[in-house]
Amino acid sequence: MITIREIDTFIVDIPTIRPHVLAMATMHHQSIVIVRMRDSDGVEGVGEGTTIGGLSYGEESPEGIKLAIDTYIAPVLKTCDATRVGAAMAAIGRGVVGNHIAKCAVETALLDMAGKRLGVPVSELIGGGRVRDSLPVAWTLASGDTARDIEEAERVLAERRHNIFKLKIGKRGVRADVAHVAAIKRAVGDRGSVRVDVNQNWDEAQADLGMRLLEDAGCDLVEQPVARHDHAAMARLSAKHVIPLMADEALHGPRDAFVIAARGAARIFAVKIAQSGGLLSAHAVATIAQAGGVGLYGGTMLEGGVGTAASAHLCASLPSLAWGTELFGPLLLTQDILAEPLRYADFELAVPTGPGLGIALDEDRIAFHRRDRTAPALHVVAERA
Ligand code: MUC
Ligand code: MG
Repeated sequence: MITIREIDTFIVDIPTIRPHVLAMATMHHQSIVIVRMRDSDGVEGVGEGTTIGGLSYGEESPEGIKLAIDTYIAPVLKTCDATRVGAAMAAIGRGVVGNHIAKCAVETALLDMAGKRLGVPVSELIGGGRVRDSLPVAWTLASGDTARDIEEAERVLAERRHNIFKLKIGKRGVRADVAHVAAIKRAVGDRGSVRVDVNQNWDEAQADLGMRLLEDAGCDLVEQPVARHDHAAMARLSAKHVIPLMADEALHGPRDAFVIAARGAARIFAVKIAQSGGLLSAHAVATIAQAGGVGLYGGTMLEGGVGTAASAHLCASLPSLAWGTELFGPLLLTQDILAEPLRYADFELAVPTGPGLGIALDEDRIAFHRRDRTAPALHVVAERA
C-alpha cells in the first residue's frame, strides 16, 4: 500500500495590493494555509485551505485549519491508501465532522498526487473529466471608493483581463450602495457585467428594496443578500424578482445544495471547493444544481495560486458554467506563491495542463512569507457593519 509519509502544514501571510473592503471585514493581507505531502514512493502533493477575514467570514480560521489537519486529519490520513482519494476522504469524514476548508486542502493534495501518478491534470479525475481549457473570470471591485473602483474597472478592461465585475456592498445604506453600483454600471456600460455581493448583510425588507433598485440600475445578479440560514427569505426573494439571487455562504456542501435547490431558494450557486469540503463534494453540489435547474458560477475564498488552480480544475470539469468564475485570488496579492503564475488573458484564466494541479510553489517566497519563519502574524482589521 502506498501511504503518506510526510505532511507539512503552514500559514503564509501575503499583503493584498489594496485594502479589500467586504461587509464583514477589510482585508489587508490574505492568510493562506498550505498542506504539502509526500507519499512512500516520493510523490509530492500540495493543497490549500483559505478563508477570508480570520473568523469573520466562516467558522474556520487559518490557525484552526492548520490545527485540524495536524492534530486530527493527519493521523487518519497516515493509515490510508494514498492512491484512493475517495476512500481516504471517507475515512477522514468518519473521524472529523465539518472543517470543510481543512478537508478541501487535504483532498486537493491527494488529487494533486493522484494526477501526478497517472500523468493527467486533476480536472480529468473529476466527474466525466475536463470539458474546457479556460474560464471566464470576474474581478471584485472593493476598494471602498466609487471613483477608484471605476478607475480599476477601466484598467482591467483595457488590459482585457476582466469584463465581469463583482461589487462588494452591504456596509452602507441600501440606497447609497445602489447609487455606488449604478455609477459603476454607467461607467462600464455594455462593456461588462456588473454584479453585487451583499455577504448576508441585508434583512429581507432591505433585500427586497435593494433587488428592485439594482435591477433598474442594470445589475445582473445579487449574491447572498440575506443570512445564510434564511432559506425562506431567499426563496421569497427569488420568486419575486427578475434579477437572480445567487447562494454563497448558504452552500456548505451537497446537503445544502439539495435543500436550497428543492426549495427554489436560489437561481445560481457559487460553487466553492473550500466551503463544499473539497473538489469531489463541489462537483456533487454542481450536479445537484444542474438537476434542479440552478445556474453555476465558480466562486472563490480569495485563495492563492494553489487553491485557485484547484478551483480551476473543478470548474473545467463542469459541463455548464453559465455565470463564469471569480478565480482571481492571486491577482489580489502582492506576491505570487507559484513558481510560474497562473495565466490570465483575454478575460479568461487558462486551466493548467500539467499532471496533477500543474503548478509548483515558489520556495523562496514561501520561506519568506511563512508565518512560522517570519515576524509576528499580520492581523485582519475586522469591522462589524
Ligand atoms: C465571497 O463572498 O464571495 C469572493 C470574491 C471576493 O472579493 O470575496 C469573495 C468572497
Ligand atoms: Mg460571496
